Amino acid sequence: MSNVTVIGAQWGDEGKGKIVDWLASRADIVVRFQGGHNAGHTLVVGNQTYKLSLLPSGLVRGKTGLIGNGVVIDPQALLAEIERVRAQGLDVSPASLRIAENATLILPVHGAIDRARELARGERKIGTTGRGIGPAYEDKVARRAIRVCDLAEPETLDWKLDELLLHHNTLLQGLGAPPFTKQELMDWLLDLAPRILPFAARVWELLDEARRAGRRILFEGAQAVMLDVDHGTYPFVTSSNTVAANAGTGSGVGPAAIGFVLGIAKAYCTRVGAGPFPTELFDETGRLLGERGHEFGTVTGRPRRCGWFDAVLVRSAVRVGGVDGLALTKLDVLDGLDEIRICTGYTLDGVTVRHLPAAPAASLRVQPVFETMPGWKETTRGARSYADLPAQAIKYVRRIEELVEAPVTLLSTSPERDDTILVR
Ligand code: 2SA
Ligand code: MG
Repeated sequence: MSNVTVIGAQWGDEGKGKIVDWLASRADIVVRFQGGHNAGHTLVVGNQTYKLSLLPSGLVRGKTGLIGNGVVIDPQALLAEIERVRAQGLDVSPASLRIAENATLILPVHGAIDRARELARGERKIGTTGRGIGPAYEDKVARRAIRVCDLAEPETLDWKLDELLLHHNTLLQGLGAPPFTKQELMDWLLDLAPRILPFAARVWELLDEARRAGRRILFEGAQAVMLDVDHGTYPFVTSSNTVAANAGTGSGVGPAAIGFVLGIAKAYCTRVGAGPFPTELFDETGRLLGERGHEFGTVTGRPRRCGWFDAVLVRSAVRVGGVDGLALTKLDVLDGLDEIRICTGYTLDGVTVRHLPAAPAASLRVQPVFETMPGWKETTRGARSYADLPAQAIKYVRRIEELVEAPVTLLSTSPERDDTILVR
């Protein structure tokens, strides 16, 4: 196996954690390249369930985990997560986990701004995870971020905090939220520094050395293409690039290292947070999908919105995300349905369109065009070979391949890592 990059092909929660875990057994190094602890990856291994947010999923497989420069790191959340998985018996130490010295830190002030801004937006809120992801990325681009390497230089923290608070306290005041003092943030950072710095490394260099030594690298995306800050349903997106191309920028390797791009898609569709969702169901079937699929946010516990598979959306994700093959997950959630619908196109004010409009009002106005297929009565849960699947389920998978113009290379039939079918 060459290098593989895994990205979400819908709005997140496609089951990337499980697929990354499955692929990690065939890789040497697993790398996160964007997002932060807004991600939520659930891994079921035997009778243990791991809920990871910031840690690369490969750690569960005993692989080296790297957190790239493109990730925004809340140091307190990172340490808490390390403690949590250590209590479950995982080995997480600077021998198994390295974090990029040039990665941006999330500070308490970022979470405060994230939440205060969402509150101020009222009806128009984005539905962020409230973890400070957006404000931290804003600081990075605005060149005032505090980075992992700064933790070793109190004198740098000193002037950076001045600059940061000049900006943020003004903003917090405008939002009617309490300001932060420089001293409280300095104390917070200096307290965490000695526990974070041992993990700091030149991740770009580790990756280059690994590449030269022929080691196999797995890039683990978080969120999904439709939440990409450029290509997603802006402004209802996260603040990073979630497409495969960012695996290079977000970890410090060239584009050739990205390898095979595996897009993960659910056999239906969900979204947590606000924004357009053309195939959303508000009826009994929608509730059934949510119930059977346990569709609640891993990080925030929010119920996810559920709907039919949207082939228009996934086809766009395949094209813009650079997807070579798809992993289709949660097929078993559709077991027993009389009929299943797939969205094959939209109409916008009576005119047929083949993609979701970029303009927000138009994107909310599109009407899905559905194709209906008969369902299957048998269970697909736990199937481990293509031959075990009901004929109608195979037809459904084939139809998805045709519509999204990409092959389904993996099928996942339960949260268990062994319940995975390698199609081709
Ligand atoms: P943010 O916090 O700034 O990244 O939020 C912006 C939008 O991105 C969405 N978003 C997500 N969507 C699905 N899953 C995510 N991770 C968690 C999970 C979410 C949870 O795996 O379940 O627990 O609620 C994730 N992270 C960000 C978010 O809903 C906003 O629409
Ligand atoms: Mg998730």
